[in-house]
Amino acid sequence: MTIVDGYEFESKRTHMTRLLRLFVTLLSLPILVGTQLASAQTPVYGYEVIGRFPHEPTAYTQGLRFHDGMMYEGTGRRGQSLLKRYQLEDGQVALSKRLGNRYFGEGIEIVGDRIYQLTWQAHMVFVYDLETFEQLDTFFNPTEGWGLTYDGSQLILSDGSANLYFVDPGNFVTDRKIQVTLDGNPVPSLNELEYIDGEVWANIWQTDFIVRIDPASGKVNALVNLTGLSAQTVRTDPEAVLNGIAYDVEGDRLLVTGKLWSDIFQIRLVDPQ
Ligand SMILES: [Ca+2]
Repeated sequence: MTIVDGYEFESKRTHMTRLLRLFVTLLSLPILVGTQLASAQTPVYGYEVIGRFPHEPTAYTQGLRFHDGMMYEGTGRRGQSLLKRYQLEDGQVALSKRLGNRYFGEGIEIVGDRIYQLTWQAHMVFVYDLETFEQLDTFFNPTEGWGLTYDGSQLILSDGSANLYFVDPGNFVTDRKIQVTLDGNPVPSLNELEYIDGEVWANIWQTDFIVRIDPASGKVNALVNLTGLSAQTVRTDPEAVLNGIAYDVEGDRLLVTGKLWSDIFQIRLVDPQ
């Protein structure tokens, strides 16, 4: 990729590299996860759907966060990327901000009265006023931007690899990096993130699995197998994969969705067999 005046241009070579990486990921991940599951060293939770809410079917979900009774969502694709605040119950949009056409929006997270939004390959991080979405700040992110969450002191960022970066919200400098492992093997393609009760939960891109990560060691404490959930919503695009975890702390509601899905599901975990 070449950046000219902040614009993102993907060269043919970069595009081929991405396609190759996608192909390898598609081939290896189910095998990796399957092999790991067979070893049974890590508990695998199932799920039960206990609620369903509307999701804008054109929303290419890259960041999902529930805060103070409202849902916040960041979406991707150049020319369509948005930051939105809406009612969970009926999907009614309270506030929406469109990113410049050059940017591919990614993960979002709230720190105090500010909301952060990553871009995929532009190395830009936008910081807005949480109430008005007025842009307050920008930061440089040296990696790709995928998922973003917050542990109460540091932002935690994924970049599509097996790494998580612990970042100072004040200057976006990385303090610490960990590699996420499942039974000793790196787990690539970490995507949307959510910090829940001392663990980092992460979607694994192009799979139906969420991993629950110990943020100190990077070790995967448990898996959540959401196989079958995508079949319960309307999807019309091959890129409409599971992505988006939001935890409503006050209501103790676990909410998940996917890119271009027409539903947000409230789920309850089912204990490992
Ligand atoms: Ca999230």
